[in-house]
Amino acid sequence: MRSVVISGTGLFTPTHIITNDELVAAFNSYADAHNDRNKDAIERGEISAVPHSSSEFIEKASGIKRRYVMVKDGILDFERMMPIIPRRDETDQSFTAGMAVAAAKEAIEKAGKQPADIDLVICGASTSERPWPAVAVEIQAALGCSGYAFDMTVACSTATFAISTAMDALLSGSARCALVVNPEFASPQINYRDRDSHFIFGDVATACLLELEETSTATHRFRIIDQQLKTYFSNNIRTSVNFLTKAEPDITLERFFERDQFFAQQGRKVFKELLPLIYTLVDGQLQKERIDIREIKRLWLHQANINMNLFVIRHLLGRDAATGEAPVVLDEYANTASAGSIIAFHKYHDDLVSGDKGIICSFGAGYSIGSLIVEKV
Ligand code: CO8
Repeated sequence: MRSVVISGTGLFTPTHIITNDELVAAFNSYADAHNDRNKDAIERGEISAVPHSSSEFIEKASGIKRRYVMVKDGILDFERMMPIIPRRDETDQSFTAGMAVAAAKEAIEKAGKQPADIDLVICGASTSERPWPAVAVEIQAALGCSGYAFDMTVACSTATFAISTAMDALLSGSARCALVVNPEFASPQINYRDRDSHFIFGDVATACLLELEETSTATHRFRIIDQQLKTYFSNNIRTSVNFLTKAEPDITLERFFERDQFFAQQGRKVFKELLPLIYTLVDGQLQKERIDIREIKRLWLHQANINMNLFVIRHLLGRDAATGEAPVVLDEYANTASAGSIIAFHKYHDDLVSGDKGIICSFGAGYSIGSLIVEKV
């Protein structure tokens, strides 16, 4: 039977770093200014004071220590709390295309391919720079790939869903070599005035090259043994940013900065509701494939929250992970939406030997869960 391999991966990391302390200092200045400005209304009980954020809370609750961002200017200005990103002309390369191309070049080189070998490009990310023309088509043109290209999103599970979609295209014969890129430009979509979520995300781009095993020649190739995708509707992670907002009656500029125009979540509920869905899916997948969990050498898990990952690991393995068994990147990168599990895979797979199995698993908004069992060729 024909099989599909991931034969190359790539990573683009932005140059700017924001530490928790920097972010918290900006948030606390914003909170103080807000509370000063609204002193009387707060005293009358009409509005609540904004409490301070803290680096200790962020690290303990999430495991995040810092994050990379494409543009740092403006984010730490407590009167702005938003990156300053000048508009790009239609003739300029778009931000996410540039991020994706950088990651893609590494993946293509690792796979030992040329851009012209690629006849399918899927650009999958949680947020899109524009609805059309698809950013994937811009990436296809920038690299010089043939065939067709399209964008897709399933929030944090976009990468696993896109890999799965590419695999289906390769097996059906509608493509011969596929590039999946995940340029996650999350920083402009964060509500830096929201204490519950101002620290969660960072920017990054990842890439995976997929092809039929029979055409692959790379040193590190991973056969996809099984793909499981699942979604359950929930509003607990949501953004309502969309093209209808500007058509609302009595629209004002302020409306574009309200909570629903950014990433917003009920973090506790997400934590509790998603965990059992993840176990059930992965347990069922292993059972279906008759694979004992002890055969799984590595877990490349979604990187949203360290405590959530510890729960998933304990449930699946029945114990804590040994060193290197479930790599963590969110301390350095923060939550990078769909790219998180792929960063972990990209950085921590070279030491595995032929026959070793692992799981790439993502989970997030939707709710959505994508799990890929892979085996080193
Ligand atoms: N500083 C200090 N204290 C704080 C802060 C802060 N910044 N924030 C909250 N607190 C306080 C709270 O007020 C609360 O106080 P009290 O006990 O007095 O009420 C206390 O700390 C505890 O708060 P929580 O219960 O909310 O804290 P948690 O331990 O639950 O941690 C988390 C919060 C980290 C958000 C956690 O719930 C979590 O990570 N949950 C999982 C969420 C998750 O995985 N989400 C996935 C989202 S990613 C995704 O799907 C992609 C979407 C698309 C992305 C698009 C790009 C932008």
